[in-house]
Amino acid sequence: MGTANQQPIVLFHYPGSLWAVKIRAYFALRGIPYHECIQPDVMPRPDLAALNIHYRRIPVLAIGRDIYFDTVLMLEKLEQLIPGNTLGARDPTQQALEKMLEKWVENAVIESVVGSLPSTFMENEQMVKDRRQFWVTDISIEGQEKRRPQSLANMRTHFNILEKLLSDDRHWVLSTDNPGLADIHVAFALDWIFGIPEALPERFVSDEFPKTFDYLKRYNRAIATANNQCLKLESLAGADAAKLITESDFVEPEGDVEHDPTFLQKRQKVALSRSDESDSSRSVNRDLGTLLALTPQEVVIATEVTSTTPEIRLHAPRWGFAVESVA
Ligand SMILES: N[C@@H](CCC(=O)N[C@@H](CS)C(=O)NCC(=O)O)C(=O)O
Repeated sequence: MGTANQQPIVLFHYPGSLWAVKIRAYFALRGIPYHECIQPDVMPRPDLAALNIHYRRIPVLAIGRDIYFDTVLMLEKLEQLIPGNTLGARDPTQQALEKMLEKWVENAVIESVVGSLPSTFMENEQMVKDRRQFWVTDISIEGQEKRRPQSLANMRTHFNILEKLLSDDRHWVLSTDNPGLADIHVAFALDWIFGIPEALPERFVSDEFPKTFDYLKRYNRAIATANNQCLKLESLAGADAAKLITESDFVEPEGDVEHDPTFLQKRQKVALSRSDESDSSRSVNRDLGTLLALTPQEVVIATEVTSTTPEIRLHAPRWGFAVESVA
């Protein structure tokens, strides 16, 4: 086993991905160098398929031969595995608040952010066809026009909360001297929607929520500066990324299956899928492998890339994913 500091980091993403923006902001603020492997913004994604990965969301992160799904787990792992200038809170109360902010954004704010996109976004027929495969909401120009007013109203509710939080003139949400993990959780999606022309009505935020507006400008500047200073590694073609990953070491021990409400056992054959996708999507975009670890936080399975390549390990957060026994 190697340490995360010594093993290559590869981020599979595409430039317009909102969630990739989040993880890239984290890398930039910490100055962690990583390789990118740029993916198409619609399926299929042959580079991931070549690694026998069927999870269809972006980003996907490899640290050595360990592969992580979902930014929730990626950020937790980067905090644990790469010590030094970590960005997360140290105090348990602040850590709990940080997690609550992450969940607030995931479960409330993101829906309003996506719902605020101009309906012209739905003119991209290829994207619409692709996303219909797993989205549960109506994805069409008419559907977007219908939900946009309510989403903008909801955005106002979210901004109202932030404006209160920032009312004591703190620079960062947990009153730190520099932007921390909590700021990435809170600001990444709002910063992203600010950058999309005609998403938010003009002066919507600056007039009604001046402290939030200043905060988001501060966040944008901090990330831009960090991005400029960050060491850029070579962008990899899929075959090179796969070679680098499969020739690397694992960065974590294989872990244990703890007593679990599912009663799944170590080395059982399982299927891993997101629980927020449609049944048809979950039947295709699922990964089959051998269960190695199951804890309240995480599920880890071992999968084969090819019969002659060493196995890789897929890690997913427990929350938001289903792990089921397969014959
Ligand atoms: N909660 C996930 C969300 C990932 C996600 O939904 N990503 C979008 C792109 S921003 C996606 O994969 N969309 C479908 C696709 O690109 O195929 C995470 O934190 O990684």
